[in-house]
Amino acid sequence: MPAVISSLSKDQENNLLSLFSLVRLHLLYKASIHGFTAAAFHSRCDKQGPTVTVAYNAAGFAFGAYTSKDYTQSGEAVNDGEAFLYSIGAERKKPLRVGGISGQHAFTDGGHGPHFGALVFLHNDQPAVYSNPGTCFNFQAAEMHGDDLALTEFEVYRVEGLGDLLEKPWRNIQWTAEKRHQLMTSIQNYLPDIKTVNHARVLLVGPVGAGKSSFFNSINSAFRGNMTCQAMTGTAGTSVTTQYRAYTIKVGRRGGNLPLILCDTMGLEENADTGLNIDDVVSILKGHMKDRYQFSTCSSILEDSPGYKKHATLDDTIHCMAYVVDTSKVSLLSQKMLDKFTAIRKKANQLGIPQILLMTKVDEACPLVTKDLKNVYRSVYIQKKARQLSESLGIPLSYVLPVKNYSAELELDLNTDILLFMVLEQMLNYADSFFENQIADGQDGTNDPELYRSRIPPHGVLSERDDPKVV
Ligand SMILES: Nc1nc2c(ncn2[C@@H]2O[C@H](COP(=O)(O)OP(=O)(O)O)[C@@H](O)[C@H]2O)c(=O)[nH]1
Ligand SMILES: [Mg+2]
Repeated sequence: MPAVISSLSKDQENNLLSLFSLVRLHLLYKASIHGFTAAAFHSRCDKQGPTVTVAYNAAGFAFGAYTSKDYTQSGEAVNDGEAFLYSIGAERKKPLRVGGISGQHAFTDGGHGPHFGALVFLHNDQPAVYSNPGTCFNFQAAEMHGDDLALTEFEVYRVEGLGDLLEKPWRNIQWTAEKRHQLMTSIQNYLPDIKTVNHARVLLVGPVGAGKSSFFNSINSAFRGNMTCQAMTGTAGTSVTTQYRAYTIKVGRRGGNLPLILCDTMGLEENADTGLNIDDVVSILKGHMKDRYQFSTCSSILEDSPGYKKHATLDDTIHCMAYVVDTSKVSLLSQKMLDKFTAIRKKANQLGIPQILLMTKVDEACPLVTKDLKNVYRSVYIQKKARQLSESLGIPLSYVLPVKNYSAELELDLNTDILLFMVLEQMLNYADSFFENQIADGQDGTNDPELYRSRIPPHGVLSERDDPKVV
């Protein structure tokens, strides 16, 4: 499935956004891809909350209708005092905004295309608009659409209010160099409780383009002290990562390795037979997949595959799994994608592997965070997305961690590092829970005291790690 990309130019988008107070637009439906039919429109746009339609014609107009109400195909006339029609003409500096005629309804919520009385989009299931100024809304036809009623494109966006800043952040973070140093030290000094295990092994799983490879690059850069791009990243429609990689991370240029291995996978895709498949995830979780295994889209790894490690030890298994999701795309996760997450989650639960959720690209998701990353736990929008993600994946909110990867920067940044290190710290805490479970499991008679490390940290340095349960 090709990526669905908005046809709005930057200027048109800015003009459209100027009609609202602080909002984000999420493309729900694009007629040239999903079909110029009422059925295609309703399958993607019903019950989506506030939406705005954008119709394009060859005369250069982008025009449409906003409603704060749901489309539900109830067959009723819907009143909506907030609804308006608008037009962004090629020649006009400011967009035209037309409010509803007093006492009239805003739209008819039927099984046809969006029907705002004066403008009916997808008229007769065609790339066309029916124009009838004076019903519900009134305007000059030439001003609205230049009398060109054939559509070259038709899109519908969900309009999401960004809200404001919370007075108090929902998590307290010290944005200081000391905090950064403390996090770095405690991560470097980490040692798994089990003697035979030298690293916490964390698996990154998520849709294509969510920022899995970038997360590894960012952690690698932050510990190296300069930007690195060891893992290939990018924005192709399908996965840029096609190999399984178990990355170690160096501290400084010539320093030792961190006690952590980040495992990067091919992206999850909606279709059952493309992208990372569930059987491969299970093989990874159980420690059977060797580093650099080349994923195949047609079959999962087999016991006699060259990349299959037959005798996996506790050192090879995954100790914590991180689902990685692009914050702006949380509400666009399809049911198929959510089903894949659920299937993986079930397998990880069966194996007793703790799971966390990384919400990436918080800098792109909310302008208040773009302006200042320190707003990440004060942004109403980010908090809303975290709650939404927690609910749709059934993972408690305390396991949801917003993060910003390095993507275009040339230099490291204190606040970005702190947010990244907080995620690592949590990963290590949850890996600890996994090891503790192994200990608890052993207590029914098979407990081997030789299995566990004594609690003295390496080099006699006392770990400064926070209480694992506090996020
Ligand atoms: N602004 C921003 N861009 C990001 C972030 N994380 C990843 N990206 C960009 O998103 C694109 C896809 O990232 P990538 O790591 O390849 O995703 P993957 O498919 O999950 O491995 C790349 O162009 C990255 O530069 C982030 O936190 N902020
Ligand atoms: Mg990747």
